[in-house]
Amino acid sequence: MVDQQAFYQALSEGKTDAVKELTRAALAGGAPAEVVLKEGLLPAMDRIGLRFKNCEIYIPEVLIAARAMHGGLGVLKPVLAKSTNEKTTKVVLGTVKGDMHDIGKNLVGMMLEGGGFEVIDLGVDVSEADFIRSAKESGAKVIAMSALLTTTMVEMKVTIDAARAAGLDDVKMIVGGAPVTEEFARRIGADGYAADAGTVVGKVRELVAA
Ligand code: B1M
Repeated sequence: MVDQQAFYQALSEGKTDAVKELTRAALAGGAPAEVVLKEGLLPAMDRIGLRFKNCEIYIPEVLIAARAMHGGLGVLKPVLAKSTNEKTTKVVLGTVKGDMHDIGKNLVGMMLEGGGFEVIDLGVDVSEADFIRSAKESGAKVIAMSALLTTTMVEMKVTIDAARAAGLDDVKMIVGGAPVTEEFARRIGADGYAADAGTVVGKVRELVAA
């Protein structure tokens, strides 16, 4: 049983140690890591997002909540990732240029690792040149891009066009993030789109198999 209110309370107060402890306790109580994520951490962060949107809290509060969220995700990461030790297909992952949001991207990375992919996480504010260099150097089969801002989602097209121009025709491009839609993905020439971290593994598997 995941105590949603406790997660929200700890996140909103930025109490990283408490978030870690709640995460550990939920796992120890028998909740699967995916459930702790979906019923504990994510709804708590959603509530923070809503309060931010309604101007009830401001960027510093969101930042301390995000930091605490990372603490919880750090506890979940090895549990989500240990479902397989065979890491073969490489995926280059990053949040696009100009965009600093990384919570969703980190979740996507964890899910992909949990799904057996080797994830090369380039972090945030990743330029098209860095995506391309990393894919070339690593022999990655997939470039996965995240964007949270309507002003930065256009960078996905910049990267896709640059990758094609650089001859990376066999590298599949998948995009996602709150403002990104399937229609947008199609329009910019992406090979795939995933709405959330829960569906990204299946989508990447489909792309790699195609
Ligand atoms: Co920002 N921010 N933010 N922010 N922030 C949003 C995104 C916003 C919607 C808030 C709002 O106004 N309601 C708004 C964007 C508006 C828009 O463009 N339409 C916004 C804004 C405006 C800004 C600033 C410009 C604010 C300012 O400075 N005036 C600024 C921009 C900085 C920059 O990036 N250059 C800014 C800054 C920040 C903080 C630094 C304070 C912080 C980020 C901390 C961090 O990431 N380390 C922050 C946060 C936390 C948010 C909100 C509150 C929460 C985002 C989040 O982490 N959600 C957000 C409001 C909201 O979403 N409710 C907001 C939880 C996360 C799990 O969800 O990232 O959507 P999400 O990921 C999901 C899916 O989208 C999907 O899977 C994930 C899990 O299921 N997904 C993928 C994501 N990437 C994917 C990739 C895939 C597939 C699926 O394939 C590759």
